[in-house]
Amino acid sequence: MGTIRLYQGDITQAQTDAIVNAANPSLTGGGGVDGAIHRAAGPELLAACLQIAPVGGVRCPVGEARMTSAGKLAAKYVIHAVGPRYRLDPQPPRLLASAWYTSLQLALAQACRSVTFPAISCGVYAYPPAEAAQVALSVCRQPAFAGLAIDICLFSEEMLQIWQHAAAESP
Ligand code: AR6
Repeated sequence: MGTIRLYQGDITQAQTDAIVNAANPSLTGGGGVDGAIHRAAGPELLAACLQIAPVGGVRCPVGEARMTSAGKLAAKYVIHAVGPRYRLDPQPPRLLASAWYTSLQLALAQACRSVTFPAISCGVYAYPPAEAAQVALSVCRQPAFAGLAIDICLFSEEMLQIWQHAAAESP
C-alpha cells in the first residue's frame, strides 16, 4: 500500500530505493540540494550524469527527469528532476507537476518501492512553497503511484509546516 510522508531532514541521509534531486538542465551539479547530493554521493554521481545523452543541448529539459546510479549514497538510484524557475519559465504548475510525475514514473519503471523527494523548485527557483506543495501532492496522490512509499523531505521546520498545511487543506 502506498504512503505519502512529510518529514524534516537532510535528503542525503534517506534510506529509500531512490532519492530525487532538484537539478538544473545541465545535470552537472549546482548549489542547494543538488550540491549536497553530489557531495554526499561522490564523483561517481557526476560521472553517471555525464553519460546521459543531451537532447536539444541539455541533458534534462525543464519538467522532465533522468535516473542514474547513486554513488556512495544509501539509495540505489538518484532521479534528477528539473523543476521550473517560477518567474522565468512558462506555465510553472504544469512543468512542476511534470517533474514530479516523470520522477515517479521512473521510480516505478525501476521497480522502486520507496522514493524520497525534496521540495523541487522551492529554493533558488523561487516557487512559492504552498503552491508547489499542492501541485506535488496532487501528483503523488494519483492512483498510478498508489503502490509507492513516497517520502517528502523538507529541509526546515518552516517548510515542513507549509507542506503539512497544504496536505491538510486538500486531503
Ligand atoms: N535535504 C533536503 N532539502 C534540501 C537540502 C538537503 N540536504 N538542501 C537544500 N534543500 P534548491 P531548486 C532544500 O535551491 O529551487 C541548484 O543549484 C531547500 O531548502 O536546492 O529546485 C540546482 O543545480 C529548498 O527548500 O532547488 C539548480 O540550478 C529545496 O531543497 C537549482 O538549484 C530546493 O531548493 C534548482 O533550484
